[in-house]
Amino acid sequence: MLHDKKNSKNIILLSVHERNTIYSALQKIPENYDQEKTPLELEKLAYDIIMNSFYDSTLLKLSHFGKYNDVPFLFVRNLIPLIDLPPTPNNDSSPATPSWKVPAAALLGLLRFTGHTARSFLDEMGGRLCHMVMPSMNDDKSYLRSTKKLNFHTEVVNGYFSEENPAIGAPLSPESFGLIGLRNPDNISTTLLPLCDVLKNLKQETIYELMKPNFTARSQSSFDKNIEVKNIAVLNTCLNGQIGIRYSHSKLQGNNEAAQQAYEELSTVIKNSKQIMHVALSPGDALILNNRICLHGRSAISDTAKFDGTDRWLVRIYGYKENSTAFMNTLEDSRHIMKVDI
Ligand SMILES: O=C(O)CCC(=O)C(=O)O
Ligand SMILES: [Fe+2]
Repeated sequence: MLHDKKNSKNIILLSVHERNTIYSALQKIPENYDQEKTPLELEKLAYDIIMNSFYDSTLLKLSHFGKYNDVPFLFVRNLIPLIDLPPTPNNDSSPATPSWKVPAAALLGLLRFTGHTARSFLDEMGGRLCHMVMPSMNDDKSYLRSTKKLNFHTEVVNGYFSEENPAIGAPLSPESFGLIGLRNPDNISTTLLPLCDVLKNLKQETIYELMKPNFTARSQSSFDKNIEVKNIAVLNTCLNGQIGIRYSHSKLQGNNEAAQQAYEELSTVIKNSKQIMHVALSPGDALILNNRICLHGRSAISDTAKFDGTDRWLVRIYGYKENSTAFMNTLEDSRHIMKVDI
């Protein structure tokens, strides 16, 4: 599905030389840089490594993504080899072994090269930066969340866009996020739906209604507590003049009948969309998504999960534009962890 000419701007196929160079440089990162403790330092190191490893044509695609914000996603195939990977955790924890630092650093570097700096929320998985996306069975809530089919959504639906000029300390929506595949034995796909394919199927009046700040959003289920944000729009004009979306069917609702009706129309268009793309992330593949103009989801993994260390495993990291960091309250001793204060 992805491998046609139309999608060439979405795909980066690295040469063997680029792959070997980035991998050997990432392996030499000193021990004391840790993806959870010093991610901001690590992302700068990884940025320099990418700069020195990739050809100009590859670097151009990466920087275009962050500069023009008009590419819904970038799929980097076979970014790095994965050696000595620990068993897939089955309880939402991060393995203590350092061996997944290389993939985490590669993803941090890619995010940085596309103009994004990594951040996490103190209220989501205790502030962890690298979210483990794998089937987990530590309790009923996490089993359900981690194995169910994920309908199309954007990340942090209750987060403000910087264009909405939020108060300092309000929850912020990442402009992008990255996924890197560590294991995917059953080739389960991440699904992608560019916003332009949704907008063209909506009536002008519906778009107009969705642009009014008449909606309320709640936290996605990976958050440890609910943070409700009121009087926001579903569609917003972003800095570059493009329309951006926040969406998660079950976490957003209209505050009046007209708003709710427009929202239902949007949901119907999304549900019936024919333009869906499927990307099965193999070990070492990375995907960077523009969280304003691309919806994403996933097929169910409840049938294939085995909980024996061989399950599907991805790492997810949120990326923010540098100018969004001005709106953040962060922990003093961990500047990458946002403290929501509203
Ligand atoms: O598992 C996937 O492919 C995507 C997961 C996802 O949407 C998420 O973790 O937010
Ligand atoms: Fe998601």
